Amino acid sequence: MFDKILIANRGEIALRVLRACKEMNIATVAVHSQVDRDLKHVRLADESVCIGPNPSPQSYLNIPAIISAMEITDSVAVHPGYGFLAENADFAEQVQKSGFTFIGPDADVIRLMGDKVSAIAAMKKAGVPTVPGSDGPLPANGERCLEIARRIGYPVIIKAAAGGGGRGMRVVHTEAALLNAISVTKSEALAAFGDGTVYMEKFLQNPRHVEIQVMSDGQGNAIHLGDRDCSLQRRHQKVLEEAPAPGIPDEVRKQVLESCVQACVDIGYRGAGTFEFLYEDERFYFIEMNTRIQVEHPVTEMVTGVDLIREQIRVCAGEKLSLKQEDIVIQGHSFECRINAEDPKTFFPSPGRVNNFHTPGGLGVRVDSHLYSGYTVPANYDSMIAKLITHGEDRETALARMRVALSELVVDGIRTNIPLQESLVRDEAFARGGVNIHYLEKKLGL
Ligand code: MV4
Repeated sequence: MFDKILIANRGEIALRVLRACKEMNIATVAVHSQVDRDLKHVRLADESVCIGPNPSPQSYLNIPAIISAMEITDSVAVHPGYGFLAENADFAEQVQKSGFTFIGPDADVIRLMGDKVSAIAAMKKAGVPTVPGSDGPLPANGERCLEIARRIGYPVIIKAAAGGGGRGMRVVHTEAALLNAISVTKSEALAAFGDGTVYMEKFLQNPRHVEIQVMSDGQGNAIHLGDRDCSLQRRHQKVLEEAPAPGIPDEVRKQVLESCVQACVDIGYRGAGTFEFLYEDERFYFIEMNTRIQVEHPVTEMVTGVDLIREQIRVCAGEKLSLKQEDIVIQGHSFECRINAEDPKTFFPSPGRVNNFHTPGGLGVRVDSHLYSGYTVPANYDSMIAKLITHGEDRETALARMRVALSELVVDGIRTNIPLQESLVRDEAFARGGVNIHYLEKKLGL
């Protein structure tokens, strides 16, 4: 096992990784920007290194600074968390070339999944169900693009191969609008990602966002840990997630879960991963794979009892998976509310000093947060300040626990989205389960 891990992240996920390391008797190095010196995990880490000024490009995205910090602290591995450098293939490669271990899959696997065209091709080959589409980059020839769209049927969506997470997409409803939409999406993609490659898919009008958690050791062993429903989102930011996804027929679920496991074996995947699907009319359609641990991993931990960070560290240290598929039993239901430092109506960030932080508790209640009373939320980073997670023997119990937990949560001094979460856990359609990706924005009147 690793002797010392450098945690190349901040906030709640840095604390989550730190706790897993401590439980595994692995020494920890926290790296932080100047404004982040008072972060909770920095205080709790064995060592800490200031890696630069507050803007992320100069600190949390500064590859030479992070690799230097690994060298001066004798770290042997780096955990990237989510965001920042977590899915940066060049970072993974430089870490490896410097003689350290990147806690994630090989750089070429990150690259394969980072290019959505090659990701879809690899998944289709492995038997994962995909969206009807161009099966490759769109050709330069307009007439051929029109033919592809005719075969798929309108509406279609044009997506940037280098995009993902909602960036670089355009829906097209008519043949008359197609060629212009392709050319605009191409130029935007070239400007934003330096790669103008675009592809086409059938546009699904009212899908749910259902994703599948996998863990693989890169030695031929892979398992799934069930699914999550993350349909409640606003502007591609998830707000409230749950596991398992409600109302999926057993046979449909079983098939897609098994296809993801097969895909992990096929691509030699190592570590924690997530297969993102659109789900509509009892069918799954693969859209993207995330090669990192995700924000919402706790709902999977709650229903499986598996410590995903520990397992991720173990397999990336070269150990075999400690679990077999038969060991994974989904027990009960879990919800996660993301608590953000933002205005509940305008969604504008609301950084500042947290005068009082009081967390709920009790059976089936978990809080993943780096906050403490007196902490100042800086304006430089993501506004997520806490994740409130509940578990119960069934969906109703877990949801009732979330209502009580939210009512106990106190974050004084800044504005938060707690009022929005309070209204969501009392929403009747949400309580029935299975609302689609447009539900929240419609409810908000956007
Ligand atoms: C789609 C789609 C409908 N049809 N692809 C947005 C984020 C990116 N991961 C993929 N996205 C979508 N792709 C097809 N063929 C609708 C979306 C989409 C979406 C997906 C998941 C969660 C929220 C979303 C919000 C708007 C659009």
